[in-house]
Amino acid sequence: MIESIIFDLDGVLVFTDKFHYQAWKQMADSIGVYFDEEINNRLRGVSRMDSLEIILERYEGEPLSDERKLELAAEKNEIYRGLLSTMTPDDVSTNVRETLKALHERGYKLSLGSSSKNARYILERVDLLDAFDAISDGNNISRSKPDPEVFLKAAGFLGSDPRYCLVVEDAEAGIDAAISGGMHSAAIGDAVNCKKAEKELQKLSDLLDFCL
Ligand code: B16
Ligand code: MG
Repeated sequence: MIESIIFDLDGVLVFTDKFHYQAWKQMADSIGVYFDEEINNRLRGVSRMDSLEIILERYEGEPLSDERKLELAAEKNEIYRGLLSTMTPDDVSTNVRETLKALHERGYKLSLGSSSKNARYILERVDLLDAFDAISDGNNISRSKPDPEVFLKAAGFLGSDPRYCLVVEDAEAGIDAAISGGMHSAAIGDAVNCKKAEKELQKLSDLLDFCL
């Protein structure tokens, strides 16, 4: 039985990888570290500071202090926020918008479960804030996926037992998080390849075939 559905944001409801890429690339260039789309793919679902550490694996300069790392992450975020400010409701597909509406009408409680600290801002830009009963994001967690904290918080906000929650994710780390949190899981996009989720979705509206 499923009573609540928890959605990852980036890669499930909206696609901001290109903005993450452009912003990290600009930051990486500023300190002369190599960065490409393949490295960017490893950042999916990973927190901002953990993403920076992955990028710095290629860094060969003088060791960076924690303070400097925070500064670099802040610079990236400023560039990223500038790019996010160009988003509009047209950046959400009709398939996504109508699926969320239909699930609500069927009586499911819906929450966001995103690692991003910019999640609310993104939802505001694309006019999806009202689609959710709760929002669990990078601001209310101290451990990032594959730790289940973000999803367990979402379940808590909704008042649901994790056993009755379904997580929809595009990242393997997110599917691992759902499983270790004792939740059901559905993979979409890249996460389909890891073959760990109970359900695989070609498009979000495939949820409507089993969330009746
Ligand atoms: P921010 P999700 C994740 O969002 C992104 O996939 C990941 O690339 C990003 O580093 C992370 O949010 C943190 O984002 O810098 O905005 O706090 O997929 O969990 O919705
Ligand atoms: Mg994601």
